[in-house]
Amino acid sequence: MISTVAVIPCYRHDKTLFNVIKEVQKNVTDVIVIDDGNEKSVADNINAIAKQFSNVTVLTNKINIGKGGSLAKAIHFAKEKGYSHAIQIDADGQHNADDIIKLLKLCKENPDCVISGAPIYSSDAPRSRVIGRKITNFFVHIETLSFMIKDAMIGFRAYPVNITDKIITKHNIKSRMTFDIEILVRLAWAGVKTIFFDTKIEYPKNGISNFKAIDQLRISWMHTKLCTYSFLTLPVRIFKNAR
Ligand SMILES: Nc1nc2c(ncn2[C@@H]2O[C@H](COP(=O)(O)OP(=O)(O)OP(=O)(O)O)[C@@H](O)[C@H]2O)c(=O)[nH]1
Ligand SMILES: [Mg+2]
Repeated sequence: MISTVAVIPCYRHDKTLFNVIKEVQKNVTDVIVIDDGNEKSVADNINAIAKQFSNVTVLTNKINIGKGGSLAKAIHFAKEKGYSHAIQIDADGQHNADDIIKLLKLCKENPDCVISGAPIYSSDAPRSRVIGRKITNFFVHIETLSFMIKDAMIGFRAYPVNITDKIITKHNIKSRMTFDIEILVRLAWAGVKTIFFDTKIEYPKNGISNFKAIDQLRISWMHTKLCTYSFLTLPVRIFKNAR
């Protein structure tokens, strides 16, 4: 038996949040929204939206700590509350919440694995983001010495809560937009498999993106660290796997 809670990090995405919660709750009743140091009017909207539903908890950060820190906090909260799985989905409506049905099926069949969307882009997806993902996925294949991780950037996944919280705490993974990548690589190193399902990603007109050029730099720096760590710890991991 699995017990699930949806976690939705929200920064400046109050306009799309209502619909995302509505769609999510068709399949997952309990929801955590992280209001991450939003300006007052956005925070007020988030709280007003949450009140229109049952079973929605808002965790508030007084200042903006970023997507990674917010997700780390929500996953820890989910663990304290006794949920077995946290289902991460974006607040901007880019993910197809109907695919939670596919995700839950895989989750029930593979409760010890991460279940992740493998993105199918519409033609209006920005080229820079599509290429950036390909580069990241290339480095992730080197870091994990495998092709298991088809996509390391999508924020539509189910995490087994206990092991994920343990790895976050052990490696202090609270970085901003690099969280999605680093957690998947470190879970793979810890022996946790990721299973993928295909899912469409929308880029709605007038959509708000918090992804900035500096995030690309942060991602490059993170790959430098992970590749170095991967190289240095390779003998230990080969030995462990052999045992
Ligand atoms: N809590 C928190 N959430 C954030 C922050 N930045 C982004 N998010 C959330 O993280 C999710 C993804 O953010 P987006 O800005 O859409 O970034 P993205 O999807 O990687 O980039 P695009 O493909 O350009 O949309 C959304 O749910 C945001 O509200 C942040 O600083 N704090
Ligand atoms: Mg987005």
